[in-house]
Amino acid sequence: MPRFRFLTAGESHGKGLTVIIDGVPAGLTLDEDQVASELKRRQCGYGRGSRMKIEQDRAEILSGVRHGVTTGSPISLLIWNRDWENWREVMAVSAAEEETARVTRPRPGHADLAGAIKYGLNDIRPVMERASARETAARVAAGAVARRFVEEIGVEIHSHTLAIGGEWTNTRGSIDWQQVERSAVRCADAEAEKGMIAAIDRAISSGDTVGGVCEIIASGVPVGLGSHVQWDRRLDGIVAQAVMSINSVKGVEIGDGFKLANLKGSEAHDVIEVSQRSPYPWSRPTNHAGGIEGGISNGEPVIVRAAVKPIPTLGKPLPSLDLSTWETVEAHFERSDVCVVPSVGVIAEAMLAIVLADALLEKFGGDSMEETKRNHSNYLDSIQRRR
Ligand code: EPS
Repeated sequence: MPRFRFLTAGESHGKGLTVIIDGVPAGLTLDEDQVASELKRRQCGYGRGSRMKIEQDRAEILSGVRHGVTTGSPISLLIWNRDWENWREVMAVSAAEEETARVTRPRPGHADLAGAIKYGLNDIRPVMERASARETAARVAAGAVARRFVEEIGVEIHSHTLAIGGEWTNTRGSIDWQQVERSAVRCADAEAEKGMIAAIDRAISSGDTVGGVCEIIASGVPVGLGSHVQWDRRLDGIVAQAVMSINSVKGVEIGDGFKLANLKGSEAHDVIEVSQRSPYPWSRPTNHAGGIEGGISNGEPVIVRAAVKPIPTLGKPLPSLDLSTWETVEAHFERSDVCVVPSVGVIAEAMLAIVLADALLEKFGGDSMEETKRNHSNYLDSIQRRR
């Protein structure tokens, strides 16, 4: 059973989104503003649709926090959907007096067709409401709590955009994270940023959408999270599942990922050097492994890349079928985004924070932050004492 558990609920145009988080130790300082700033980061990004102008996401903390500090009890959060006002009839909880228009033309690439068949629905609406990326606001709220926890252990998580619509940055090495936060596409490379914005503009004018790639980096992750002993305890597998679960993500790489397949063993692995460096008495001059070897974090930054497919709701819809007539038609179109790659970076940070919070709790336990931190610091001391 995971130690940091969470469940989300809510529809894109329903009243709101809720999330319950269980497992956060007592004694962690937490306030609504910290959650709000993560929610705001998720909403930004060039290529988002007009919905993002309607919503100004802010999570109310309903439980588990007292006087700005976690109590060890479940933390529940609520984010109201402002757009609900415009969807009261379509998304009414009580039985409708009049039948609302059904959605029957599945969008290729969305959950529409498979979801309607699986749940025996003659209206795609319930599927599109829950499959919508709106749900990721609740995940980012949970991730903001996880981030507060991992920060206390010294873990920092960032992300940036590597590509949009085939326009790549060749940034390598140290990244200016403040510049990333200022960039409309979350890319610190000004030239690449221009290309990415132009690619989004081309997609907007042709009724199309674009995808891309983002990279997430967690530094300060202690050696020894996850385990080689069972398949479902391998940290790389858990990270990959968490990031792959984000709407529109179709590929996940850890470290050099697919590139490693072309290299010789002598080129692909990160040599181990004796070193006085803190916190470990060794160093690794390279990090092809992306901070995970044998399913265990190795003390280097954890590096994850996510391939994001283009949004499936197209201004110029693709051919589909009508589930009520079984005739060939154009897929359903509803107001949508054109590019969500910058937001996916923020959501993936949240998912990585959640996975790392859980793995840290597995390794160090603790019902209070004081206990978790003491166990972490004793562990680091024990590593130094081995030398
Ligand atoms: C989405 C369609 C758009 C997006 C939405 C995901 O919403 P709407 O249909 O209201 O215009 O903006 O994402 C969000 C609302 C969000 O908060 O990320 C979809 O079909 O998946």
